[in-house]
Amino acid sequence: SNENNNVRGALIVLEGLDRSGKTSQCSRMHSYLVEQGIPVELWRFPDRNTCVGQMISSYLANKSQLDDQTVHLLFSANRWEKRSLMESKLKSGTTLIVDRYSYSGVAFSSAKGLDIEWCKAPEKGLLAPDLVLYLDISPEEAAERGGYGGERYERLEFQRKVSQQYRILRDETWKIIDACLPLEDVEKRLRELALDCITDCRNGKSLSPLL
Ligand code: NYM
Repeated sequence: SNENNNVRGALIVLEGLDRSGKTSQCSRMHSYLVEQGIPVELWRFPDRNTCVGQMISSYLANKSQLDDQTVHLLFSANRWEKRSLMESKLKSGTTLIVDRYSYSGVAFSSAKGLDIEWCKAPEKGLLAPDLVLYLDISPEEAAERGGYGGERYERLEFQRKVSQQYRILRDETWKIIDACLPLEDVEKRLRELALDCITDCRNGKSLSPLL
């Protein structure tokens, strides 16, 4: 059961460009941790199931128009509306594997030309990830993988800008994984990093806010 009075779960975020392999790796990591008997849930942002998420989804599908600031704040609100559930899950011992988080919010919006500090502001006070796993791939290689859907942002020229913004956001807490290695190698590396992080959290690493 997920009831556990002493240990908390880890907040593990996967980030990267579109087509970097995040979604497959998140689901592989989730299955692996379930097999290991670790209480874990797979989350993603945007969470398209909420009312805010539906507004975002229709914007991404080009079915609605919103200005850049508005959609930025909706993406942020979509994380805020899940914050308390996120905290209670973590405190009750459940590890969360999260496909995209605040870094996507800041990288994609600032790639459109919005001021990066303005973009970061509404993220302050959300829970800080214990681990950020960045699946590193060049925009060109990602585009060669094909399968860009028809959503907004899924164009090489724009992904180049997003990639530059991610570079600015990187800090020493990120783990950069070469996303062009064979899938199984990427998976193995991600597992090792995730298990270490889960151990640190069990051993008392504290939960903190994003600054
Ligand atoms: N995206 C995602 C943002 O622009 N801001 C955000 O805060 C988040 C979480 O939404 N191209 C963008 C990145 C993606 C798009 O994400 C949809 P996905 O992972 O393809 O569902």
